[in-house]
Amino acid sequence: MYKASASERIEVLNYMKDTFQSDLRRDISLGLTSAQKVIPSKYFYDARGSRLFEEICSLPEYYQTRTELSILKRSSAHIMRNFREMDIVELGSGGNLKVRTLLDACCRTSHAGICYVPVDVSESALVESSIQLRDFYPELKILGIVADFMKNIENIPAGRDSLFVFFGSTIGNFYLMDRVGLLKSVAARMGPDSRFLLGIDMIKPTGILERAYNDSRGVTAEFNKNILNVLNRELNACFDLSHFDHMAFYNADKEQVEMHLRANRNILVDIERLGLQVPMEKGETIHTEICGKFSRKSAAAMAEEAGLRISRWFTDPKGWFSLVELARMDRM
Ligand code: SAH
Ligand code: AVI
Repeated sequence: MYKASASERIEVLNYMKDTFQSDLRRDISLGLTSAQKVIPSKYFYDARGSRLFEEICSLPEYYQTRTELSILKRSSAHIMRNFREMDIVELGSGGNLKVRTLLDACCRTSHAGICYVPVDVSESALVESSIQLRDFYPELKILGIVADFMKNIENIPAGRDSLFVFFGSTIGNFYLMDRVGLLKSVAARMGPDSRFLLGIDMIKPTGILERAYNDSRGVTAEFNKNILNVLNRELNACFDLSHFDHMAFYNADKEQVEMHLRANRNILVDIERLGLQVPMEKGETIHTEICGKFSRKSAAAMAEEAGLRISRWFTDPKGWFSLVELARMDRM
């Protein structure tokens, strides 16, 4: 855990230390004994996985990051116009590059009145990026929360009004019921003047979507396979990464890209800490991620189901990505 003196203005609270191992054991026992084998995507993000994701963000095929950043750069003055001092709570903050566009749009003197609260499962990414942010904005207070926002939202301090931000279309990495559940739990923490800025990746031609998850340098493949390194290290498993191929395709019926690891031979994997042996036939897959894509209609339906309404919509000229501002239904 990162320890900082009060003068450093960074505090990091880790709510996963005691539960990470038991959660992992339960998720993997269940996931690898199901008919369709599955590993939850939050396990991508160890220190190496977080670095690989940063690399993905600058790939030419991965249009999402630069498109969302372009929307933020163009719209941040508008978004922050009536912003008064509040907390900025960022879910799945990762490298926290995007929030800088919002901080840059606030008057520098007001940074002292803002507490930035990054929430992420990756302690390494959260600590590294918080230190960088503190160097950029020396007046800013930072309270990092290492937690699974799907399970431990109550660990995010509530009280004064906040601007919640959830960039990158990470909401798409969860199933619809969980997306709505998360939005509802954020809505329940929103004060009357709180706002919520949600980044979503829009449906577009299949070729563009599939190239974004099958980059020519193979970084996404490395990111996908790295989840097996996490199991090897944390559970003494013996996955041989060369026995798996990366697979990512767009499922138009479900409006999602699906990522899998496909066994390229018959294998038997020993997972020592679970006392489990997992047989896999050549061609069988482990499902590692869904990346949901949105239309204006599906985004509005999701928000409405969570008791939120869309107050403003920001997008790029091609309509490839959107930043949706959400407010509580009872506020006009
Ligand atoms: N917001 C950044 C990073 C997106 S990557 C961007 O837009 O570029 C997704 C981030 O969400 C990772 O940092 C990952 O560690 C985090 N994450 C994934 N699932 C999570 C969960 N259930 N709870 C908290 N953080 C999660
Ligand atoms: C973090 N998340 C929004 C990324 C996505 O596009 O769904 C994760 C990712 N997976 C493969 N490439 C990027």
